Amino acid sequence: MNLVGSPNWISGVALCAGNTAAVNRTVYGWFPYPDFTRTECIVLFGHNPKPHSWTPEYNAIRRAQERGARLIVLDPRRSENAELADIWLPLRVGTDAAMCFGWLKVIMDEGLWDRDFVKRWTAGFDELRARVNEFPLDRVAEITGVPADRIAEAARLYARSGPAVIPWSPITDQQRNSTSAIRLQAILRAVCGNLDAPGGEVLHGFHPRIVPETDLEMHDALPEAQKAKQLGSDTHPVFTYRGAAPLEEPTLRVWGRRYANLVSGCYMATPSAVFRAMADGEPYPVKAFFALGNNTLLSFANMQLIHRALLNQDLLVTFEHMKTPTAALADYILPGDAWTERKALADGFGWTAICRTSQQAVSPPGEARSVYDFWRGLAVRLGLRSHFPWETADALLDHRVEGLGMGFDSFAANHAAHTDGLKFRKYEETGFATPSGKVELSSSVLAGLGFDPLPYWREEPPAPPDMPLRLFTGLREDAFFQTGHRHIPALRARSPEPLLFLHPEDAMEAGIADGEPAVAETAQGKVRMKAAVRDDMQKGLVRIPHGWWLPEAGLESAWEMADAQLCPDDEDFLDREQGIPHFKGIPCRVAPAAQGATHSH
Ligand SMILES: Nc1nc2c(c(=O)[nH]1)N[C@H]1C(S)=C(S)[C@@H](COP(=O)(O)OP(=O)(O)OC[C@H]3O[C@@H](n4cnc5c(=O)[nH]c(N)nc54)[C@H](O)[C@@H]3O)O[C@H]1N2
Ligand SMILES: Nc1nc2c(c(=O)[nH]1)N[C@H]1C(S)=C(S)[C@@H](COP(=O)(O)OP(=O)(O)OC[C@H]3O[C@@H](n4cnc5c(=O)[nH]c(N)nc54)[C@H](O)[C@@H]3O)O[C@H]1N2
Ligand SMILES: [Mo]
Repeated sequence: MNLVGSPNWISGVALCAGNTAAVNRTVYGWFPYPDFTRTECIVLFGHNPKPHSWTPEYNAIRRAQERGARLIVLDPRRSENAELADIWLPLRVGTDAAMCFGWLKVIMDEGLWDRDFVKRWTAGFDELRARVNEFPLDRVAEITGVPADRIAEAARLYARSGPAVIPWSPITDQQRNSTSAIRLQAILRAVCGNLDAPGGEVLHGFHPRIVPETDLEMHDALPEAQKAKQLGSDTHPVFTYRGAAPLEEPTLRVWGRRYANLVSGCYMATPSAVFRAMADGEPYPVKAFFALGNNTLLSFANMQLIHRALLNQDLLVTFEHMKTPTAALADYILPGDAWTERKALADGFGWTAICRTSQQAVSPPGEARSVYDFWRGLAVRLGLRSHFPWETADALLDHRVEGLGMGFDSFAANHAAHTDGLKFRKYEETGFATPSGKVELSSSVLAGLGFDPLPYWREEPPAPPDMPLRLFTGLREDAFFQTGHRHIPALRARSPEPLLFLHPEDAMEAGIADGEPAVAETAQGKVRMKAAVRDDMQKGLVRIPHGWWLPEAGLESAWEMADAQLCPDDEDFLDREQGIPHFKGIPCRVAPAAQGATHSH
């Protein structure tokens, strides 16, 4: 895309870690990774690792707890991790940023911050402190629904435990106040002295001897004039080229490269803006769309808009395993290979300096090809062969590990994971990769883009009076990954259909019985699924699982049960700086569904 001149690459990582990485860079120049092995305290903002979800992280947390580390869980629902926590804060859905202000208020009022680090290495502490003072605990208790003394207890535990970690969470990636929530988490790490410290959170940088994906992406090749046309960068710039431009020089200074595409999320167009251009031709038309291992129709907000956008293309190609609802709309479905069928080198999505390897177990069946073959084949036909000197994906892997003095196969045979000795507190030699070289508690990058340089809290706009409940989408199913795998009988047997979760009192008020079909409706759309009445739910909260469709019924079934049609993407429901949608607390109502009747759009 950089070689043909298109800046309009989008990805699911706009809602999942890619955007966290981009926002973290504005604060201290990289996205840190927790040192679970030495930490004394773990804070989970919703994020709920389980034996069948984030298994390595689940194991790391349990091992840390066994050696005495404390666990704080913030979750409106009594989740698996909430049950295992030292402190569980059942906050109102979507109020994580306000909760962070409460923690900072306690930390500042009680002098629990790391004075030496703050003095030497941060910029904007006094301005931040003035903002934090706008959040006395009774205000935070009012917004979050959690009593002030519980908030204070959790803040003290975080600040006093010794090194503490706030692992990445997709939950704060998907809120109206997402940029502020992510920045406040970053600020908590910094002011409590947890940054780049043993048992804290480490700024990895690049693996010194392995070619990172960022280099292969050729961001230099895309002319500035094309970067300027990146959709959404005028209104919601944080993870676009425009948003990351002020970090180019600092990134070169500290990390040795101008571009650092952490979690592939730092140079994206804004998805909603791209779908609008595709559907309506504004501000300019987009006429061809390639979906590579992405079930686009179901994987962003406003499925109705995405549907129009996809139908309005002259060319729609999917690179897939399955005839997904997205593929069902495509002109071509190209068969992609699978992870067991290819070799792989993974650096935590560009996030870490730990490189993991994976070997090929079986050959791809039929015409299935690697995505590298697809891109290179296209490039050769476009006259761009010289930029793809590696004839095969394997040759490219050999090139990436050349610096280690061996080919990929021998590297993978000897190393499941490889790192060149991570160091702590590297900033003492290099400073941070921000324009000031410090941790920017008040952000020069955001100020330059015309935003509030300090984190802030944006209230929910007035909800329609007939929408008294709040729903969240996104909860993961043990049996499936995201929108996939419903075609596998053994997995479907564990989880045959989607369930709409709600609290017993809300069910009673709406006249919904456990196990009976129900409808959840927002201003954007509605879904129909079986009700699951559970007392682990908060009163007033509805939980809709992500990504359901039935492969045996195809696209039509997505219009009955896919969560993306419930999620609006108008400005009230978009984070200002990133333009990502609010999935955590959408006003809704629920009702029993007429038996047998199915919903159609
Ligand atoms: N088996 C399996 N594993 C997976 C996946 C899968 O599809 N299947 N998907 C993978 C992917 S891509 C991701 S992103 C992760 C996601 O996995 P997690 O990070 O665990 O996210 P969720 O399961 O969506 O929700 C976690 C918790 O957030 C709580 N929550 C909801 N709204 C809020 C809120 O506003 N604030 C707070 N503090 N908490 C809230 C929910 O009650 C829930 O308990 O899982 C990964 N692992
Ligand atoms: N409405 C809504 N939108 C969301 C979310 C939500 O909760 N609600 N969650 C967000 C999150 S956290 C994430 S991570 C994203 C994920 O969004 P997506 O990237 O769309 O993830 P999947 O739904 O897993 O779809 C991946 C597709 O790739 C195919 N596939 C799998 N492996 C391969 C492969 O090796 N090669 C090829 N060629 N294809 C493959 C699968 O068949 C599947 O159809 O969605 C985000 N969007
Ligand atoms: Mo995700």
